[in-house]
Amino acid sequence: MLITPGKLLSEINSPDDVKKLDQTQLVQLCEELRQFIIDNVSVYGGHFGASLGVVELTVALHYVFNTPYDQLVWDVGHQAYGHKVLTGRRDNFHTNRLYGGLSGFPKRKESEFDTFGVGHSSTSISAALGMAMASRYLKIEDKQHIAVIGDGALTGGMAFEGLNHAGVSDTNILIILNDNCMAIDPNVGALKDYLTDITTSKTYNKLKDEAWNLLGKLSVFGKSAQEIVSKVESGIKAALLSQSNLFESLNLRYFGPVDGHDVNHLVTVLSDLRNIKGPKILHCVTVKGKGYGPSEKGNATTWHAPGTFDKITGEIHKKIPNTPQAPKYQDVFGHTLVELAKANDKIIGITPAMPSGSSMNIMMKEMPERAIDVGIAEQHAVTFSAGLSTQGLIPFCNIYSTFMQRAYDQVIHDVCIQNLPINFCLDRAGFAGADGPTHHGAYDIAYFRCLPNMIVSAPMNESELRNLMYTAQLPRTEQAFSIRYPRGQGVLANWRTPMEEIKIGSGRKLKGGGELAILTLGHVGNYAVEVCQRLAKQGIEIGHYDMRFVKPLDAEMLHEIFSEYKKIITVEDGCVQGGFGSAIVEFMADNNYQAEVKRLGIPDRIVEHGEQSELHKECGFDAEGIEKAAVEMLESVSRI
Ligand SMILES: Cc1ncc(C[n+]2csc(CCOP(=O)(O)OP(=O)(O)O)c2C)c(N)n1
Repeated sequence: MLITPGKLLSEINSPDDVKKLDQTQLVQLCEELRQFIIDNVSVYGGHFGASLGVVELTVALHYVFNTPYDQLVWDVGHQAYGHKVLTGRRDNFHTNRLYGGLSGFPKRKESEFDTFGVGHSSTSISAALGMAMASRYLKIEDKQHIAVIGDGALTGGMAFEGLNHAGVSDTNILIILNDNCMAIDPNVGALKDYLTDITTSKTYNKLKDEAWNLLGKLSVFGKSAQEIVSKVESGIKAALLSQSNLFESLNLRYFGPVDGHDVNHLVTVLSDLRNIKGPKILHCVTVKGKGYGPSEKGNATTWHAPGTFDKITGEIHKKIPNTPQAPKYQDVFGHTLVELAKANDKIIGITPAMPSGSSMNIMMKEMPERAIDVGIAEQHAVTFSAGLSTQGLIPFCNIYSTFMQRAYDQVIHDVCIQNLPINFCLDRAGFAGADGPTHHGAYDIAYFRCLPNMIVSAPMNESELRNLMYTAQLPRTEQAFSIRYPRGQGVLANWRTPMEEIKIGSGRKLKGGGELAILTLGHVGNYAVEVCQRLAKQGIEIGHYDMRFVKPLDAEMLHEIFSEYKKIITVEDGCVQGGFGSAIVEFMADNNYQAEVKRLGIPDRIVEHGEQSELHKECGFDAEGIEKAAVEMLESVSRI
């Protein structure tokens, strides 16, 4: 279904068309853009509140700056829907996040206006600074480089690394801080308090007003802006001695706070800032979900990515689950952690800015002193957990597989080398779905199984997740324990099973017989169960083993398997290079077995976005794909 844009928006095919508008029309364009986003997301789903919050900023940026010559970098990119619509993708926007459709994030190969591919947070300052440095090196003086970063993304360490560098860079970079006090959940930490202080401080705002009065003259003075700015700055600096400004201390010119919903004021301010050379930051205060009643006044976390909804009533449509009643893995994690923590007072939960996404919020609500949100700071989350562990506590550090990539050195240097008994729960392992390649949890099996002092496991269902978590919290003096599970539902309606210890490194034989065995790791084992049933109906028996651990492997079970079978299929929702299947092949080689092994999993290429089931199918490891591979292998004459 094509969504009809408003009258002005229907004429906007590129930012050049935005520039053709009279400034007095921008308010209406904002209204139409906002409505278009509401209309689309209510029908097709996707991120919502963040894009509504930057409608005015988006319009003002494309009105003032010469994009794509001027480089505009969005941090995370979940807020860039308005940008996509204004930059030639309006008529395709209904395919946003769908298989084969537009990406939900800026992506270089999708548009020249998407200057930098994003999805993970806190990269925009570094990327824009790199671009700005390149321009300086190439002696291009008129190009602007703009990073738009949220207050949540600013809590990520990399953003500070970028600020630290930008402050001494003498480049033409403008950092726009989009401050709405929210990450996905309410933003946390001292920086958030600081930003609130600076936004509400009377002294500061008095100063700021004086500064803006002076700055207001910039537009009139045009190129002599520099002079006025230095006057403003000396005034501010003197006064700031009594109230320091974090950004000014880092040698960035700080402007604001300004109302991020006043498009005309934004146009004036941005036009002025365009004439001021050097690294600078504009602090915009916005409201997440702005302009749509339910999201503006309701729960911003719910409206971050609400799924489809009735735009008139604001009622969010309930998803019809594949397996009735089976809970999401994340909820099993959340409830089980509370259950375990009630019985074991050493357990602490840690999440880097994903309380709702990981369901750590269940523990935060029930045991607020035992669960900690550290902000978008995966590296810190890991080393902080390591610190807790040295004092005898039992951290359950829950990080999405894709975001754990950020903390790899911390896992090696702070956890594995010191052999600390930390527990990592890797949510969204495997294909993430509509978020696409920046969010697929494709690599964790490969990147964890090569680390000494690391146990790597994956449950096939909710009951196994509970048992693995139970096992992980039993007294242990060494070795990190990682448990990976996918986005979405498990398979058991009756999931609150009594918990029992699983022997570390033990697999489960689900079915024997036949000439071929399927070895699976994790939830994808359920596809193999289906395949065994389908083939049994055709009178074909095959074996199926749920290995549970990729490290340590169940050597005893593998000796049995390789003695019995000469045809083996491995299945994993992870990269085939270096993953679970590779571990099985290594075992085979190390023990001088010979068998035909077909490894199914995520191939060595970037897999785009789509439903998880669509991507499993594309990569040949849904039930049909596994069945096809099994039949082909069974029909082929064994070369062994
Ligand atoms: C490294 C990393 N960790 C976690 C996330 C998940 N995530 C996506 S958006 C978001 C909140 C971003 O907050 P902010 O930058 O303030 O933008 P807002 O949504 O408030 O506009 C988080 C935590 C991510 N994208 N990248």
